[in-house]
Amino acid sequence: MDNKYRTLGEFIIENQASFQYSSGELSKLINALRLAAKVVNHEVNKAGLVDIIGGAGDTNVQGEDQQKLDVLANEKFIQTLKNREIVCGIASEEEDDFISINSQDENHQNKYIVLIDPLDGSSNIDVNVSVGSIFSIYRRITPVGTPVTLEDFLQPGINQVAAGYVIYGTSTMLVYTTGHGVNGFTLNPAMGTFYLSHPDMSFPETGRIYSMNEGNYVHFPQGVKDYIKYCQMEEGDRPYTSRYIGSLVSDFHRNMIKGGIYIYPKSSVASNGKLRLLYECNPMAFLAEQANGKATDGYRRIMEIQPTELHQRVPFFCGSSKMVEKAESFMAKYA
Ligand code: AHM
Ligand code: MG
Repeated sequence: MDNKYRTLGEFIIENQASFQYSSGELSKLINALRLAAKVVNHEVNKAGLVDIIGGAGDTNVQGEDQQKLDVLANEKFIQTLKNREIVCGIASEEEDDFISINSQDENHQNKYIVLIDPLDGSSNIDVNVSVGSIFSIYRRITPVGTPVTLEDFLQPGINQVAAGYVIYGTSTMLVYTTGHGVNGFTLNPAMGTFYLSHPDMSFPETGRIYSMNEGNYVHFPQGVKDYIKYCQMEEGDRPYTSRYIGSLVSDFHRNMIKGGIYIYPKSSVASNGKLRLLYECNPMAFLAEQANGKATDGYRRIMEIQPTELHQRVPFFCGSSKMVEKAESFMAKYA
């Protein structure tokens, strides 16, 4: 079938066969995330109407309290996964601790856990700028049928089975990998169907965009300061263009298509930067590597870092491989 006619549902079924010993469990799980994405998309699209239909803290016509969108997105993802009894555990950026799920069906012993950032960049919602959801899937380490433990969630990123994001932008897209490249699907809102619009997505080897919050310049490590000056220097294809949305999914998505680097470094006020290893950096690193890009903390491959806590933060350098390597060379001077 011609790629452009293929729906996400069809793509999931067709690709199920590529997993050895596949039981269809992962396909069902991705289907559940697809459904949650549509539900959250519907809520995000209404964000501009808060003055008309009520916002966070208000009571709606049904007498229900209106929730903040990030809280709502968190509930929608968790509820969808719980209802479908498709995972044995969930961890979310919005929850203090992981959630253990005991299936009612004793014969169905789920082996996957999901980590989510239900609505990343949510400070952009009030100004109608793109936000995203990020997910990451692992096989549990502890035996099936027993309650999940912290150990199941503290796995290095290289153990990821699948990862992806939903970008709620001018169009809504779901972009994901199961370790066989990266594919992007665009939602046709009239049909409620995702279509394969961006097959085999790939970072250009190098690019001309650098994305970071330069307002924090004075707090940045010297290596990052030097790299910024390098980007701004007039030489060859430089100066580069600075583009920073402040929404990781959106900045990553643009850089993957156009070529670029995203940096959230450590600083003198935040010793590990801001982004979370498990909910943000690992899934984006898996996608980046599957799309011929690179993701490091300035020195080490992100996906090889052994997590020690659920909400751990880590510096993040991610994007076109040549650009990440260049930034790393500046960091190495002060290692
Ligand atoms: P959040 O999880 O609280 O939304 O924070 C993550 C977001 C990223 O999407 C974005 O790249 C970054 O924070 C922006 O941070 P800053 O405003 O410090 O530049
Ligand atoms: Mg986040």
